Amino acid sequence: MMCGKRFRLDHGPLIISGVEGTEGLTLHGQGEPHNPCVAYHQQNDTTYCGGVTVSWQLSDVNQGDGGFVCVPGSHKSRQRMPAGVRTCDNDLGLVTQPVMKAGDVLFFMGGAQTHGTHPWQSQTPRRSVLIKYASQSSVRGVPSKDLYKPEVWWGEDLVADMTEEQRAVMYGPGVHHGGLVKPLMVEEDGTVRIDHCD
Ligand SMILES: O=C(O)CCC(=O)C(=O)O
Repeated sequence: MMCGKRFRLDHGPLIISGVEGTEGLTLHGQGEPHNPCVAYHQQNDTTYCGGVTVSWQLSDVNQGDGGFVCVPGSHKSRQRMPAGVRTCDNDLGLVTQPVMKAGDVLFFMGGAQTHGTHPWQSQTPRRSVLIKYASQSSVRGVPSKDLYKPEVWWGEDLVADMTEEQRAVMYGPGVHHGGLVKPLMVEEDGTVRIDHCD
């Protein structure tokens, strides 16, 4: 329902484990940067979300333990995430840490919603298994970086004589390409070049 009519397993399972004192993760998501494959969208009386992460808890998470945190409703925000919320130095009281029991399953909207990790404070180790789903037509990560390559996605013959700039638009979809896909810049005079600085 969250992803629309059809959905697919995109990547995972990933395990997040932590012992007491394990540091957290800066908050991220809320469409910053814009990422259509995980974006939240309203149309025709319906809401959709490109990516949904399902997080299975293998140990209890009590109030104050840390671990997964989010800002409920942030997927609808028209304002950028304040810096203090991102770092949790001044979270404006917006950041929530769900309380869960071993066996509970949490659904959250990948990159559409502000979320992250607080330092783990419990003597019981954290154990969460994350499985990342996407709408049928969305791609978040792919199992192998080789699949992105133009010669794999389109076939060697088609891309053999292309310039670097032409090849830049022939990569397969996805976001976890480890810097392989460089953005194209268009100069004032219409010249197109690869931006190697990203
Ligand atoms: O479960 C967590 O601690 C955070 C997971 C997360 O940030 C993510 O899946 O992007």
